[in-house]
Amino acid sequence: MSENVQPTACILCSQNCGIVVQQDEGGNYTKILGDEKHPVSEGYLCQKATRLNYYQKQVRLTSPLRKRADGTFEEISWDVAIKEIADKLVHIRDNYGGTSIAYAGGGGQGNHMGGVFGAMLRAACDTPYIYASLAQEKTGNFWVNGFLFGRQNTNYCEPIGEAEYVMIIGANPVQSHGLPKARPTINEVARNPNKTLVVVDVRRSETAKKADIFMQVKPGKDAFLLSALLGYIVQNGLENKEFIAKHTVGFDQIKPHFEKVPISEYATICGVDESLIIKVANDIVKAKTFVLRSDLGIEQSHNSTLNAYLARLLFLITGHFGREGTNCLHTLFFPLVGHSKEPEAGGVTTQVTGMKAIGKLFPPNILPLEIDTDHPKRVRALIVDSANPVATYANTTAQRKAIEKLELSVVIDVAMTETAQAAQYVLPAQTQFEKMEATFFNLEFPENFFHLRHPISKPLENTLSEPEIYHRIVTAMGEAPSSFPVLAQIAKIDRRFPNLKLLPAALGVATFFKPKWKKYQLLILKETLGKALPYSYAGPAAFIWVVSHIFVKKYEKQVRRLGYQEKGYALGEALFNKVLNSKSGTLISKHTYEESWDLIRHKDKKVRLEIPEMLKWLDDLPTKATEEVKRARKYPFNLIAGERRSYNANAIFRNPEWRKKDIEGVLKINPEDAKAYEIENGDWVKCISKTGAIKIKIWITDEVPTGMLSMPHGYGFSYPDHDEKTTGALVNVLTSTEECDPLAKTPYHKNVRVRLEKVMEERVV
Ligand SMILES: Nc1nc2c(c(=O)[nH]1)N[C@H]1C(S)=C(S)[C@@H](COP(=O)(O)OP(=O)(O)OC[C@H]3O[C@@H](n4cnc5c(=O)[nH]c(N)nc54)[C@H](O)[C@@H]3O)O[C@H]1N2
Ligand SMILES: Nc1nc2c(c(=O)[nH]1)N[C@H]1C(S)=C(S)[C@@H](COP(=O)(O)OP(=O)(O)OC[C@H]3O[C@@H](n4cnc5c(=O)[nH]c(N)nc54)[C@H](O)[C@@H]3O)O[C@H]1N2
Ligand code: SF4
Ligand SMILES: [Mo]
Repeated sequence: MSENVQPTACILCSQNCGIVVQQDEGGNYTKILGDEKHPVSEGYLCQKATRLNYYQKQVRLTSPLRKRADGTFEEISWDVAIKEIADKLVHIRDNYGGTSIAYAGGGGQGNHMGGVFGAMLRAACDTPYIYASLAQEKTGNFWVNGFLFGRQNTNYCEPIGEAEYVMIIGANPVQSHGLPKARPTINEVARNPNKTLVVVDVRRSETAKKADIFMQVKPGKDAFLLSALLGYIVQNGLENKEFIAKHTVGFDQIKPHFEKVPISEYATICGVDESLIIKVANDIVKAKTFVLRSDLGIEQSHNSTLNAYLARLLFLITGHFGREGTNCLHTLFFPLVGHSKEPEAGGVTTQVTGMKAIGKLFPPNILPLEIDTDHPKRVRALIVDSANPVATYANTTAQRKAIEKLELSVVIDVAMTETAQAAQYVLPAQTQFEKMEATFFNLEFPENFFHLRHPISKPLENTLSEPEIYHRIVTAMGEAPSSFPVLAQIAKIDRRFPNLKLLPAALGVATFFKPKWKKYQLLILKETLGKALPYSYAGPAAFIWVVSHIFVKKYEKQVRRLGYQEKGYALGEALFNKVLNSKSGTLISKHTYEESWDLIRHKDKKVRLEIPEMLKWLDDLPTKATEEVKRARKYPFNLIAGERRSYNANAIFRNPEWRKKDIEGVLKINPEDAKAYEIENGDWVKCISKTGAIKIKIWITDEVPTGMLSMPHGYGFSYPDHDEKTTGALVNVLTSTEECDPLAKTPYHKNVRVRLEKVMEERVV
């Protein structure tokens, strides 16, 4: 590889496909190709990755900023910014307690090192509160997994390419990916005469267009469809009795709830033919292998947490789990989320709304309620890293108002975001290509992988990496020193003779004499081991050293299966060195299917099928329809507020010029509805919800049924020399914090009630 062609990964979705980037002298990314050496993506790329130069070369933050009284920003030095932020954090912590400080973000689609080292700052602030985007999509899943498999951070893979029968529900992987090489994989399933692709969607999505069986469900009615499928299976004794007896506990407790599901009635409610439901139920039962993939379509819509439970029961009671070609638990190099106890068992809750943590995360939907109140225990300080709550959390107006009310607000980002504009301090971070980075979205089985990315561009002047920013704040708070000279010397020797374990021993002694340092071990390692590594930028890799040693303790056999000769501690060192030096990523473990059962965290390695709270919810389902009918009169349309398309990528691209098509992010409407409203392609309409209103361009298509509209997220960000005509509309102006799942508080972004008004003069010819 020549000097100006370097490997890294795409940072635009959780797949993080390996890429190789060619640059010109100005550091522009002139050519981006798939990296064939990446162990999972193997050269695959979608259209978005080739435009990454618009991320790297966007208008950046170039200095720490402090807001003046008149609302404008002034540039300040790093030293002043760090000192002022640290002093304010200490003041707020010491006067109101750590619970008055919260943290939001910690990583987008490609950067989780910030969140990892952010833990050091959270420890210094003494706060348990992390608000994160995962808690506006996946926490219902985590909560259910906690019961079924024993821990909220157990996770299963969805190997749709391996199965004979595939159901994709509430996901559109042809656009959103979410699985390796999504497009060729789905095309193969769709074309293979021995395989069946079932898609459950409200809209004829790009994936639905490829389906053998398309179940067009009514918006937010998946719980009825899923319980009808389960009801049919249970009522006809079609469950896999052998599997249930061998691998599960609690079937007798769930059975009566499904015995009474009124299948025809539920078929009518969800809008799918009863005969089709029966066919699919029979097909799943008979299939040799079945995989289910789900995503936002059932997470960000009505009955979100219940949907998560029912979807899992569908593959569990039919025995399609823990075998090749089925959903299967997998290893996690480092679990992205934790496990939270229920409040009754002593789990942490928030001060104002009393919300529990799930997977140690708190939901963005309650954040404004925790801040914008006179409650004495309200959140008074917020640190935001790699997230844009004003734009990407529900209700832009409420989020902005809350952030403006804070006593201290700090945003760490690469660009001047909507949230940065609302904050008091803005700190310029290095991009994901200017520092060592990694994601922990490594969700594969039987072989799992990890990709520690090396920087490929020189950091922009006056920017810092997040680990460095956190270290400086923690130091300025008086919590830990900025350097550890003795340990740093020992680390250098330790790298020459790693198996003597000199550094772990020295760390043990140091923390014995300075117990306070225990919380900050990652910072110590970053400054000592990190600086003894052969790359000048490798400080954060010290964390991977810890992870490697923990991982081999759990999975020694599965790591050695990859060909390592070492054992025990030496194996941890070998894995670490391999990860550190594999610039295109490397495999980390290889399981057998039989061993996947060991990943269940219940002692007896059996799945617990019964979740009483979910069964009660299931029993109560039929009573829910009336309120919705009332709302529908004032707001006749169901808006999908956040469709994944060819040219959106969350809030990562701010420069709208990156888009090759769908420049304004159109609102899709059915031809009949368009006719009734006398609107034509290219017209602009006002789209109004109970929370706010946006202007948006119309696209007429029968891909959406009547009564439904669909718009993308990832548009509407302010950018120099652009106005709303080229940036598109900000979706969360329309969404509300109250419209969310009662248990996990995940927003109903797929079920936003809106009405339309025509904006005559705006017609585009
Ligand atoms: N191009 C692109 N890809 C992305 C992203 C991006 O911004 N752009 N973001 C990434 C991220 S962070 C995520 S979380 C994933 C999300 O990926 P997906 O969840 O696959 O994407 P969505 O388009 O949000 O929604 C999936 C489907 O749900 C359908 N749907 C809407 N309402 C309902 C309903 O009530 N029931 C059912 N069954 N289906 C419904 C929609 O029509 C849509 O086809 O995408 C990732 N990939
Ligand atoms: N209405 C509606 N809202 C949605 C969705 C929807 O479908 N509909 N989808 C939701 C989903 S699933 C998700 S995952 C979220 C995503 O939304 P967010 O969690 O807010 O995250 P991202 O879009 O990944 O990026 C946020 C910020 O990270 C910054 N950034 C990029 N690189 C770096 C870096 O190296 N360091 C730092 N410090 N910052 C960096 C970017 O400039 C950007 O401002 O949006 C959610 N919001
Ligand atoms: S699938 Fe995701 S990670 Fe891969 S190239 Fe496309 S956007 Fe990037
Ligand atoms: Mo997401």
